[in-house]
Amino acid sequence: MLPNLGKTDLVELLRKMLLVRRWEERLIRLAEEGPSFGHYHVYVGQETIGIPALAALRPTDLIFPTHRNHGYLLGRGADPGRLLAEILGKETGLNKGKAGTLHASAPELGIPHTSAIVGGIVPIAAGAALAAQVKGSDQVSVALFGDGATEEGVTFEALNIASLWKVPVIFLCENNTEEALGAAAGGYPKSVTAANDLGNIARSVGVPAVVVDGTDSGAVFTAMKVAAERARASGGPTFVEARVVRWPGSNPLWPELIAGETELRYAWEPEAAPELLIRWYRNQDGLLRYLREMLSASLLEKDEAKEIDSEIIQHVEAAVRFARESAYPPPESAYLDVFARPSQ
Ligand SMILES: Cc1ncc(C[n+]2csc(CCOP(=O)(O)OP(=O)(O)O)c2C)c(N)n1
Ligand SMILES: [Mg+2]
Repeated sequence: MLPNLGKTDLVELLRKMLLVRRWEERLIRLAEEGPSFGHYHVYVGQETIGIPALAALRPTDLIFPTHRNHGYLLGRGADPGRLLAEILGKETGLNKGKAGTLHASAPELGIPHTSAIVGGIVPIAAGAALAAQVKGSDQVSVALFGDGATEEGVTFEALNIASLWKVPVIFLCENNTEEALGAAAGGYPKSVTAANDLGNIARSVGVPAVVVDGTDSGAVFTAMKVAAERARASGGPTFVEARVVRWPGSNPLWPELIAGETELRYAWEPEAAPELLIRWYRNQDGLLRYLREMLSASLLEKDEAKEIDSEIIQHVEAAVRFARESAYPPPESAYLDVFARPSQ
């Protein structure tokens, strides 16, 4: 089901999801080519969670991502060239090359921080929601985390206090534990939690929990709208669990284009995809599902989709040129933008 939005907005969502996909596929190629920019994670395969979730919120709402943050930064409008420059450690980067991928932020876009510490972002988001409540603003804060963060004590504490104080926060848990290729995929560690239903962790402290299919953009959009309205009406937090099958390229410890870049025709011709990923593209890739739904609702023609895609690919190439041509920061800038004790 598509989100309950008009055609222009729905096409815009497709553009954003395609930007995330193409930009990250290019990022993986850049990592392969080197020089290394260190460890990183991609959002491929989860675009139909983040992009519709952002569309359900107001631009003034605060977003607190975890290590799969690129989708949210690009979705909120961060410049693709500056985000890439950030990851490459360049001075034109979003954070002057000092944050890299794991801590990239865009406070001007309502993304004050990324924490790559599993569970680390959850109390920060709840704290920002408390600040909004104290200030009497109508801002909602969103904590983004994977199923892995539900194992962390701090997540439970944040759920508990947010429930007691009814702070306007949404806990959006992206559960990608279901392995697409099973053990053959390279042994990415599975999460460890004794809860067989993650929502029960939230329910145990009085936070209502809903589960949505994370490839169903309309279901994500509606769940987030309902949660945001509830938060704004002083109803307190909601736990939204969006389930997806992890993109097989994220199963190895480092992301890999194990079957090349996505081709749009896999949406209507999945058997054309490499054998390894036919099932994933046919049933588990939310982006291709979204495209199929746009085509079957006659909101878009295949040729229009291809045209949008090639515009985005060119846009991404321009971002790569910008990031590559940007300079590294001068060594003395290491002392700028940091907190330090005054010298004695
Ligand atoms: C506190 C902490 N422990 C371990 C790690 C190493 N680590 C990075 S990502 C990750 C898996 C997180 O799983 P999940 O939260 O479900 O996110 P996913 O990668 O599946 O999207 C781990 C254990 C970390 N970053 N922080
Ligand atoms: Mg996970």
